[in-house]
Amino acid sequence: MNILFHTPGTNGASWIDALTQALPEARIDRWPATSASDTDYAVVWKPPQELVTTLGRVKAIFNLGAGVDSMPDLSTLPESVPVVRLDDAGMAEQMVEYVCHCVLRRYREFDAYADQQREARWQQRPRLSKRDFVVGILGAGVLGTAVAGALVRLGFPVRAWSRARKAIPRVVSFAGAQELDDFLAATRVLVCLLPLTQDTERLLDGVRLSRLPRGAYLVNVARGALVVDAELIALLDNNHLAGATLDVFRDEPLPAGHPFWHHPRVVLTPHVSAMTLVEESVAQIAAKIRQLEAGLPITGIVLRQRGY
Ligand code: NDP
Ligand code: OXD
Repeated sequence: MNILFHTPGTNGASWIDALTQALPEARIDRWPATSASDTDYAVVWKPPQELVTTLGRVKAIFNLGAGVDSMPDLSTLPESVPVVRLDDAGMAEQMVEYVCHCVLRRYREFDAYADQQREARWQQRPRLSKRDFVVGILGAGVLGTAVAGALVRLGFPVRAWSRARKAIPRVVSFAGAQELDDFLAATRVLVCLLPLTQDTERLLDGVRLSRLPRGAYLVNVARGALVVDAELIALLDNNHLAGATLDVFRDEPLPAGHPFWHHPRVVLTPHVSAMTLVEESVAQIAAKIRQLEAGLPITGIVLRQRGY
């Protein structure tokens, strides 16, 4: 079995070692050192168009991420070739930690206490009611559902928005474009966990974000291009939004000089909310390759026309 590996990063060796251990029967080559034409399976992150175009009789392409928005045009590949994304693979636990931290920091007013400390001011603030602290999650997929469950266990009222209606215990489900305004209207902390697709790019523009109640807070851990940066900044500056935690950006690394870097109401991290873990990801991919080889179905296949 021939496996073609590609990542633009510098950590290729650890991936190839892990793949070699998990699939000792396979020959693993790195693109572009080898040709793509006799590849059985491709394991890739941000592959160039040229790689995808030259894949010949490939049986499946595994994307080293949950989001497939960085895949180039796949139209040269037959529809029958599955493109498979990572399905949790250790990311849900990290996303839960990150988002719960953001929500608790906001709810327990750590930023306000930090301001008070800077002024050497001792002042106990009244406890906020969790009942009023509704967390709204855009995207009720693998990661959104895990985050919703953790927030429910912490006692927050949680609502989630997706294309199809969901039945997640103690989470109010909103579905489709026609229910988005109602979803936003009572959301105190908005957590974005949507894939970036033609339908979701620039979804969070000034109009949509204005539907949130005054004083709402945004956490974007999905993709930067879901947000219209200048319109978010305008809503932070006019106090409609109290703040934002941003882990993802339209251009990464975030360019020097971008207003997010020094905005007093923005907390930012460099795309670390849920890292792709080598061991977990390779174990998942190897298990799926074995299932495909045995003619069994697998999860995580991207519906190309839907874009995720
Ligand atoms: P899933 O595919 O499991 O979930 C996507 C969810 O979004 C689904 O509930 C889907 O609805 C919903 N959705 C998609 N399009 C629409 C739409 N137009 N309207 C309403 N709902 C929509 O993805 P994951 O949970 O695994 O991952 C989500 C995203 O998180 C990834 O695509 C990636 O961009 C991002 N991510 C970021 C990371 C980071 O480190 N910052 C790490 C990992 C992922 P339905 O269920 O009805 O289909
Ligand atoms: C992903 C990511 O999509 O790392 O997995 O952002």
